Amino acid sequence: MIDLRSDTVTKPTPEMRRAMLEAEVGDDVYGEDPTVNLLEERAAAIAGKEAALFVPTGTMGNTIAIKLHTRHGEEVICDARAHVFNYELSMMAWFAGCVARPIQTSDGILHWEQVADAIRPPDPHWAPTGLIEIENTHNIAGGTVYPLEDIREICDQAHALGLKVHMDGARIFNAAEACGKTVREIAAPADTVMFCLSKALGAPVGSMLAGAREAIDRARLYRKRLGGGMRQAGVLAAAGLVALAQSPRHLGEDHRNARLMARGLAGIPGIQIDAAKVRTNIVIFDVSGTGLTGDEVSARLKERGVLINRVKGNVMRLVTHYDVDREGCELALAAIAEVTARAQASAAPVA
Ligand code: TLP
Repeated sequence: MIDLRSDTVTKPTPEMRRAMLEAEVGDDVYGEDPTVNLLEERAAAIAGKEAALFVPTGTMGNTIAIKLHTRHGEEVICDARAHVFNYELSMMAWFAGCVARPIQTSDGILHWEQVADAIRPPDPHWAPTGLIEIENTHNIAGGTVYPLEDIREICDQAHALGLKVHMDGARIFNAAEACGKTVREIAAPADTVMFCLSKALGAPVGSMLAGAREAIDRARLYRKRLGGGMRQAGVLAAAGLVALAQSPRHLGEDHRNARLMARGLAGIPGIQIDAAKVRTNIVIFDVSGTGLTGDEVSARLKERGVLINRVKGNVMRLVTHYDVDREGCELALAAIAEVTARAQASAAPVA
């Protein structure tokens, strides 16, 4: 199977498995797992923050971050297609008692003027703004990358108003690769950043939440409340350390493969895509013009050994990663071309 449903599907590398086998462990709820402690130190250093916390998932990292920065009854400003708003089972409401104030954007990138417009000061009629959330890279907008100037402007202006900014940097390493900056530079203006070890970096499990020491100390308690206090988690952290050390250098290849897919898709009749926008490992495209629904394309590709999911309607998403090489991408492209060509041939009127 050529599995392009997500970069979450990668299997741990042999180095990761070896590190997991040999990991020194202890009880992390007592703070005694040396491998987790090392991972948290490394992650904090990479993100340029005082401290970091190892959490089982990106969803838990975002959930804790929102709780850290808000009070019940406040609003969280985010892009309308943000993961925190659409794919985290209303955790901002369930755990933090907040509602989203979503902003429509063309590419998932918020600009300060839009954010400023949505900020609500205390008033008897509405909920005050508690937090601004930005997603970098932006998943459903197609792996788009925040320009550093926008991050800085949003954070500087928010801070001047006493508001905090959380960055969902599930794929911040992809952003760093694409814009030629360090993760530290990208995360610096934000108060907290969450990034995933288990997406493009390929670790089997885990994400990091980084921020000020005081915030991360509180985050540790929220993680326990959410049932995320893990014990000998060093076996997982060991793979995370390998992911941090080795995986970022392979991301350029994932991005080249995504661009290859995007250019190939642009040449297939009935598929709509703005190939020039693809800069990282996520490719979003619309199959409406092929005469097939997104689900039909998905099912027919599966019969040919290719897994790609529908996001919404006839819009599909594929994500490149280290378990599918260039040849795999070319095979996937050929399968998409075949499936859509057949549909068009069978729909053509008989002469
Ligand atoms: N994204 C998953 C699905 O949930 C859509 C994927 O396959 O891409 N932030 C962003 C931007 C994400 O893309 C994801 C996962 C998360 C947070 C949550 O991470 P997990 O799955 O570890 O909870």
